[in-house]
Amino acid sequence: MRSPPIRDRTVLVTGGAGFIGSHLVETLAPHNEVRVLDNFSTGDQSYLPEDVTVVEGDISDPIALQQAARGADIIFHQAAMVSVGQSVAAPRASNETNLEASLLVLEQARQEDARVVAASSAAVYGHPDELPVPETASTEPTSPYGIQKLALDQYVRRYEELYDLETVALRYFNVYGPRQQGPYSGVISTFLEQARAGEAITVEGDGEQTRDFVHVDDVVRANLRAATTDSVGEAYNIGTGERISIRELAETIRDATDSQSPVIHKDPRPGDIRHSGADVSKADSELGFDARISLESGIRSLISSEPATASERAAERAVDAQ
Ligand code: UD2
Repeated sequence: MRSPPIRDRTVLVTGGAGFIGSHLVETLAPHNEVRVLDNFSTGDQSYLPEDVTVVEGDISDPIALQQAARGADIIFHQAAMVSVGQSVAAPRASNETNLEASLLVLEQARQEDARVVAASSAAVYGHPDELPVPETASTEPTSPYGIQKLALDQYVRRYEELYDLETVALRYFNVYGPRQQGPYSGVISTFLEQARAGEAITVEGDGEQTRDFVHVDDVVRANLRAATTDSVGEAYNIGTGERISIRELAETIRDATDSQSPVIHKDPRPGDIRHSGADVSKADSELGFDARISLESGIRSLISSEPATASERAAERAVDAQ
């Protein structure tokens, strides 16, 4: 179950039709006035409940942003160009969205005196020099994406200090769950698709690299905590604290789907991070957040059903609540 939603607030979710944003919207919509600002580059209208106000546009469009943010108490800033590879190919384009337009969002929040909960990333750490990695570890991002998220993360924290704005940065580790799809989706959705289609499951490199996979429902709960915490002006790791190797993940998914797919190895991804895992103690002690969904049960629920639309998910939650 998700934590009790925030009530009677005016809330803007940037990227609200996307993978993480739409889950957040779905949780908030029954009890709040929810606005979504999305350019639908990867988002999908069918993920959205009917009673939300949708402003179609870029976060870099000041008019659209102003319209969507008017009167907001809280802004969940989820919109981003999420592909690390694309940021390497086109650093200025991703900088425009992930940093410059994000600054517009922060400025708009100042206008409205709205709390900001912003999506940062484990990418800020680059190759972590300790594991699990605490928030105090050195930050040496290895991609333009990571550099942009680090700058955003710092701006978010400094806005609290400089302008007395309530802000929180959430450093997401590897998020997975329903609706993660498309060319820049994560390894779990790729492996599931391959296993279901009976195609080879493609492990990049030796498969000994490890990741900390956190379910999107847990990420939603972390956002809700961040929206009400007194510990503002801070960044928090959002992960489970557990790591799994990519090879083991491939075998887990093959077995869980009863697939006959072979697990094969391809060339390693250039610049791939070897190990990534969150020290979750700060989120636990200061936000009161700990991830509840194990990777095993998260994968099982992805396999058993992947309801596509908001109404299907709402129906599922109503059953859960009984
Ligand atoms: C994640 C985030 C990214 C950024 C980064 C920070 C996702 C989707 N991306 O990138 O936004 O925050 O962490 O470090 O969560 N792999 C395979 N076969 C495949 C696809 C991937 O072996 O078909 C491997 C890949 O080489 C990597 C691991 O799986 O070692 C995870 O890849 P990913 O693209 O899911 O996520 P990651 O950690 O590169």
